[in-house]
Amino acid sequence: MACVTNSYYVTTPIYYVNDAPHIGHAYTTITADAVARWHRLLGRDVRFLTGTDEHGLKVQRAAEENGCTPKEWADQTVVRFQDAWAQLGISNDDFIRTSEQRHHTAVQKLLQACYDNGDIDLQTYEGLYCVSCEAYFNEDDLDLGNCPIHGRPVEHVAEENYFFKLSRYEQPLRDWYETHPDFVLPTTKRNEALGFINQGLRDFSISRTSIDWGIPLPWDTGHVTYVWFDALTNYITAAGYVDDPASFSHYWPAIHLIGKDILRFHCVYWPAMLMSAGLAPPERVHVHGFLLVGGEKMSKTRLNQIAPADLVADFGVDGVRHHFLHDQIFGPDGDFSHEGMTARFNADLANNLGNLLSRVTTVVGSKCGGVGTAPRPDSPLAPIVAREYRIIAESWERISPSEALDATWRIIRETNAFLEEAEPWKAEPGPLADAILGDALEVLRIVSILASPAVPDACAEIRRRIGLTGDAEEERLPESIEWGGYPAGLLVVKGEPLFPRLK
Ligand code: ME8
Repeated sequence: MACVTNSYYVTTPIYYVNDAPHIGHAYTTITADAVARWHRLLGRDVRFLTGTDEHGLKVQRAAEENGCTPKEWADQTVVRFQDAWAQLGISNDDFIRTSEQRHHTAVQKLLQACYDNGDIDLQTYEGLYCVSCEAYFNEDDLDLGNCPIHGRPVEHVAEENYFFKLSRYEQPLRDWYETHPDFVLPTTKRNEALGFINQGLRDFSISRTSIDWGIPLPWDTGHVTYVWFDALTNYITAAGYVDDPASFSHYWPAIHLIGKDILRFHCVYWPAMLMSAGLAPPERVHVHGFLLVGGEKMSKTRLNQIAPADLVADFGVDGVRHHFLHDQIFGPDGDFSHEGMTARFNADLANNLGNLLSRVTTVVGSKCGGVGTAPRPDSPLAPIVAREYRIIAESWERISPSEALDATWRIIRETNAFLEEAEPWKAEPGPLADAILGDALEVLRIVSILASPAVPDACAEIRRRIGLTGDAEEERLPESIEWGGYPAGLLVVKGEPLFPRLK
């Protein structure tokens, strides 16, 4: 087993099953997948979790509208998420559903720990509730009387609820932020979370009596657990909180990737809940912006949702993954458009990567009889790879896929420029042509490893065409990209264009 510090536990939010997967969900999931793949290349013991959030009023209502029980509804919808992730090559190690027994037990254990610590008590509550957020709002948070996030009317709710004493955690949270300056990234989002804490924290209700689709409180089974308390717990359920202490101490705390809409829950409520139960807060929370379509957030009501499968039909799996990772900078909001996606596909995949592979395999065919040659130890491309690798590694580490891919594509572009200058297609067969092509084959080998977190299928195909056996996933960084690893004598084949240009 790997040593404790070598573990890397990365999560996505668990998605509500009232909705079908759209490209916003795909964006977070693809990013987490690429990050998980990168850390596996580094030899870390990675655990990558995604899943579905299945309890609460929102799901109960969706089920009612569709004439089935909430569990039947969740069983139908979860498959859509699982199929979408399988189609996009998502390499999650586990998929958690909050309706599972293992989660039920974990939520009750966490509740009991907070209760035993004196952090939960019964209060009467009246408030304004947004069912889409599954959250209460104050009058002054509203946007012309509507939910500020969903733009829909809030509902007046009066209930006797159990409350979590969040107010007790104001100072411990401030102290945590102070001693962990990178707890929430980017810094703008850290400031937002701190600003929320500094406004003063109010206790929040963690139970409902108005619905029964949820997990009963262990000490008062007339109440079901508030869906957010339930959902956040998924991250520790899947790490083995209840039944696998060795796994739990190995993997916990996690790195969470989330959209900006759920910052308050992950950066304020969740660390406080964990502190109350005597558990460590998450390692880090990485917050990204929204993908906007025509300048607006996607939503069912606006009918502007785009299904990942529709894009895969036009751009292929790698085309979709590459666009989200390279074009949509992790942090700010980003506008999604087919035009932008097509431009990125043609520039990076068809013109640069596809073209490099096609040139090299063609010329190895005509000048070297289709047998690969070795790179030169003093190739001018070697320092370029070394320089960019440092940027690539550092960028993946801080979850900046766009910068990691900028650097990866600089290697590809500079290799194309090197070939245009050296013109091996005009050279006589012989040592010079062999050397130039050996250098370019070595870059293809290295790129097949460095680009594999983003475009795994293309990288597998590149390796096959240049005669390598074994998947990129089996390679280990940084050793595997030391210059000179491509051996002479492998069979090199020219195939169909890897990424035919799109109109
Ligand atoms: O909030 N752009 O689930 P959810 C980018 N169940 N990302 C987007 C997006 C967009 N337009 N729309 C959604 C929930 N997302 C809770 C989470 S976690 C313990 C419980 C992504 O189905 C983004 O990651 O509404 C956002 O945080 C998440 O989907 C919300 O998914």
